[in-house]
Parts: sequence; C-alpha cells; structure tokens
Amino acid sequence: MSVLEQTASQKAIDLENKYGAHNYHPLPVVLNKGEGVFVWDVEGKKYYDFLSAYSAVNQGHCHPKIVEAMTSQAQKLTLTSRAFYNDMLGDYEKFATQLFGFDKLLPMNTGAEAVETAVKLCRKWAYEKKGTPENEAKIIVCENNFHGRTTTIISFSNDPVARKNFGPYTKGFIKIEYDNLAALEAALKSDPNVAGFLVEPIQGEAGVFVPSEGYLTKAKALCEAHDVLFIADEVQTGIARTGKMLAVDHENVKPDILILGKAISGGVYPVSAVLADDAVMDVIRPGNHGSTFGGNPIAAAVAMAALEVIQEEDLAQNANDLGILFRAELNKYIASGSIVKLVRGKGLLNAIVIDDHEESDTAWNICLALRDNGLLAKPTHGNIIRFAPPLVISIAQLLDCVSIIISTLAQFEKEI
Ligand code: IF1
Repeated sequence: MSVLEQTASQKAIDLENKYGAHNYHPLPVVLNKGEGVFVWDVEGKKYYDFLSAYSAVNQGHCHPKIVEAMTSQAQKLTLTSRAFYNDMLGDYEKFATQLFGFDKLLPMNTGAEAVETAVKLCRKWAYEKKGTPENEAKIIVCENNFHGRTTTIISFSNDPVARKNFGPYTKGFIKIEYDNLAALEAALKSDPNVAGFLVEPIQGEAGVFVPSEGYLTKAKALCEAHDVLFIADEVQTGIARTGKMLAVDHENVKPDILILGKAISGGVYPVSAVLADDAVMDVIRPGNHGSTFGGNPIAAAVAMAALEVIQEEDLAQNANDLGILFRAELNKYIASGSIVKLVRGKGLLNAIVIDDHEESDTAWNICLALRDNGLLAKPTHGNIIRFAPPLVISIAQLLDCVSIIISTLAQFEKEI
C-alpha cells in the first residue's frame, strides 16, 4: 500500500474524528463499495463482510433487485407523508401482512421506532381492551436486552454504557432473567397490570444467546394464560437470519406483536414495521402515532423487493444449512485449540466466546487480525465475536471464511 493510498483511509477517519460525534468506536477500515458478501476499502482491498451491518444486509450488499426498486421509485415519488395516500403503501402492507400472517402493519423507519411503537400499542391495548388502570401498564423485559437507543428503551436496559446519565428514565418495565420461564411466570403473577412481554427470540447484542428449546412456546403460553401480549423483537433475528423467516418460526410461535427492521429493506433504506391482528392494532386511531417517513413509497418498494429476494433465493434454507456447516467447522477447531471456549448460534447468526476475561482486548485484536486477513467482524461484549455474513454466502465462500477465521485464531493461541 503506497503512502498516498494510506492517507485516503486516514483522511476519512480524521474527518469523522474531527467533525463527527464520537458515538462509535469503529474498526479502523474505511469502506467505499459493497457487492454480495464482499466489501472493499478505499485502498481497494476486498473483505468478506461477517457483520452484514448487524444483520441488515441479509440479501447481500447492493442487491440489484432491491437497488432497482429504490432507484426506480425514487424517480417517480419519494415521499408524500401520510397526510395523503400513495400508490405503494397498500400493496406493501398487503404483501407483508400476508407473508407474516397478521391482519395489519404499522410502518415506521428504524428498529427503535418500531420497538417504541410496540410499547405504545401494547400499553394502549391494555388500557382500552384489558381495562388496566391508566398509566399502570407494565411490560416485562429481559436482562441484557438490546432493543434500541431511545430514552424509553434504554430505561429498561441494564447496559450502563447505553443507560448512564440519560435519566430520568421511563417507568413501567419489569426485568427478568432471559430464558427463565419460572421468572416470567412469577413476574406475570406479581402484577395484574402486566400488559406485555417484550423479548428477543435470540439475544443478539448480549452475545448471541439462543434460549432453551421450547422457551418461546412456553413463554407465549404463559402470556396467553395471563392475557398478556407476547411481543417478539425480530429486528436482528428476523428476515431469514436464523434459518427460518422469523426466529419464532423454529417453534411455530405467533407473537401478538411482531417487530421487524434492518433486513426488511436489505440494508438499502431505513424500514421497520410493527405487525399485529385487528384485536390489538385497532386501538390505534388517526393521530395516535406516526412519522414523516413512515410508510413512504420508497420504503414500500424497497421492502417488497427485499422480502421477495429472501423468498426467491431461499435464503432461510441457505442460512440454516450454512449455519450448521459453520458451527461444525468451528467446533472442530475448538476441539483442537484453546483460545475459543465455544461457538453458538442459529442459522447464520453465530458468535464465538474467547477464553479470556471480559475486559481483555483479545477479541478486538482478533478482529483487527481478521481485517488484515480479509474478513470483517466485530466483538459484541468484551470477549464475544459475532459472525453474521450475508445469507447469500455460498458454501465455497463460507469454507474460505472458516479457513481465514481458523488461521487467524491460531495466531493467538499461544498469546493466552
Ligand atoms: C447500535 C447492537 C445489534 C436490535 C434489536 C432493535 C434494534 C436493534 C434486536 C434497534 C439494533 C443495532 C443498533 C446498532 C448496533 C446494532 C446492535 F449492537 F446495538 F445491539 F445488532 F446487536 N432491536 N441493533 O439489534 O434498531 O434503531 O438500530 O434500527 O445502536 O449500535 P435500530
């Protein structure tokens, strides 16, 4: 790499450091092109993307069908607001509600907005349908959850970095241990004003924690028994990431409220959605909720194309099959090495746990070395590295990535 080329990366990094808020600590790589499972940096180096923008780019970078949907709609009509109808939203709502099996869809833009929408919907349902005294509704959430960054959402986070000094916090949330049905039952019994249970079918940010077999089924049954809404946050686990269209599909559980985001647009445009049946969604009346961009024509066109790609390319099956291959290959390495404690995940949402203390920078250094070896990944918490490639990855590409990961890990074996 010549000195001139090197300044291209450093220039971009320096600009962000000088003019951008420091709300992230990115891996030092500056990307300017993406295609399928690959991204390129400003020096022209090619990488496998093993983060997929936190599972927003399940269909692969710049998927031609999704990009075409965006560019073609962008030349017709981009935004009307919801003050008027547009000719794309109804088709999208019909397509998505039939695909996921719900009566209605409320369109928003980011995952956090969709989670906030679900919280508001659940509370209003409780007051107007269940007779909960106003302002008394409670929503059960899990320890180590990640549902977004708004003030209400971080009010029920237990991550001090995401929460501290952002108070005063929103009330009305009860925290329980994840994957603990007894704790859920106790919380349901503890307060007649519990309105909902908000849960990630797999806890992504916490470190890809897959709950016990049957947890979602029994949790939904407990909610039903207590007339409480089961709210599934599938922003990260949805859209085929875990080997089914939705992670709840592994147990054939239908949530009362379904939250989608990220890959519902293939990472081409901010799109999120909240789906529910009429018995819940009909508490929302004109003026109760909305957003300038929610349900805009581009979002509708892009989301339909992105969801069609998932179906046409059978990406859920690919995620399922290649996830099994990935974990099998990593487990072979783990049996022979010592630096990795375990690999866990479902479909192509996986993580390895480095056998080191939480505060160590080993996972970070491994990700720097992976970058040098042509694969981009990032630690979640401390010693956990998430691996989540686009679902379009082929077997040959996956095996190529496995050999990059294993040869990189081997560089660190003696360091621990
Ligand atoms: C960041 C984490 C992942 C999510 C679930 C809602 C949202 C997210 C299950 C909110 C967003 C993103 C946010 C991004 C990094 C990334 C992330 F590390 F933060 F936790 F994926 F694990 N529900 N997750 O995972 O959606 O508003 O971002 O569209 O904030 O650093 P959003």
